[in-house]
Amino acid sequence: MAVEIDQREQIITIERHILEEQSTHPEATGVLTNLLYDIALVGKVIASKTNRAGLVEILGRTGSTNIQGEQVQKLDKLADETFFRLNDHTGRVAVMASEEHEHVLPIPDKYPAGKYVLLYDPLDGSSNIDYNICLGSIFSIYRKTSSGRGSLEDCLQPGRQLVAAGYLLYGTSTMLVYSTGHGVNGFTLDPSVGEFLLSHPSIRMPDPPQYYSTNQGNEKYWSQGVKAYTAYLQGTDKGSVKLSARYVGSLVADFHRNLLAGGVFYYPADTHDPSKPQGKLRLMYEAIPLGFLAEQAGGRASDGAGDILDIQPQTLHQRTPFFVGSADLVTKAEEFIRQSR
Ligand code: FDP
Repeated sequence: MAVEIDQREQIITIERHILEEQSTHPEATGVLTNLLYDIALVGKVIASKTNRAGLVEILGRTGSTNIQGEQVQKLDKLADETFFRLNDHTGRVAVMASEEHEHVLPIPDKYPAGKYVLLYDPLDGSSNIDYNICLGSIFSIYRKTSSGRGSLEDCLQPGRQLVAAGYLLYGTSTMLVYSTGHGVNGFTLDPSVGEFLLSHPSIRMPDPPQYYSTNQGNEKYWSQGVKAYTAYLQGTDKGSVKLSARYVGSLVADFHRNLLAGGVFYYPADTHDPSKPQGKLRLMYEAIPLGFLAEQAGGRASDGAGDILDIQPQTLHQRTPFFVGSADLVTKAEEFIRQSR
């Protein structure tokens, strides 16, 4: 008996998708393709650890060793090591920088240095670890521009020079969302087969937007412009929009929701902590990669004055006010801030 094959939906693995993207670039050597595979593997490894996060206490902590004889590590340290150790020896990366380390991370001399620069925030939203709330990892890839084995200068490139960026979301399912500058695609990990499958092709931020996301507990420390903008988002004035508020406090989760539903996330400059006048978020590890994805999905990202992707970074860990999401809402934030100056 002939069995009919359901041809309505194609199942596309991340490997196939990346390879198909590569085939549209005849000049491509496959190095970026393999680097993206490596990051998908990083995501699988970190997801397997975050899934077991709550079990560490139950499975036993004998000194710093669990009952499998493994070293019990803090999840953020583990995620950081996973990124580094899966990428240090491949010959694809020249230098790395991690949100967890003050200085750049050179490739050990025993391994060949490659042509790409990898920046990562290994576990974003880590204050949520103990509460079983979504976490994420964020990554950015640039081309090495210096002639050596990779340096700080290679890491301090503006977002306009990005080759690729994306994030992993460890939520009710694990997702990898990335862009190489040709739109944004999202993949969901099928844990039974260990593959990321294309679940969200060609993501565009929908209009009208639904949500605004911000830590409103900080409102008293905000500028008049940001306060007025927030009132606009809440629909308190005539002619303003009326959005619902949603705030997880894990940037990747908040960004992901607004990417799919439309909306704006902001972490503005505030006067809360005089040592952080630019707000809390990091330009290189958080704002630039997510800003790139927002633009690729039809949205925008700004520091309140202009495009995040145009900023020339000065230091690895510099902070920036950050407004990201639906283009009109980000532009509106800039207007409110400009008018109140
Ligand atoms: P966390 O401190 O938990 O790692 O930049 C880190 C970050 O989380 C973002 O993921 C999140 O959006 C933001 O900080 C949350 O900050 P608040 O606690 O001040 O709201």
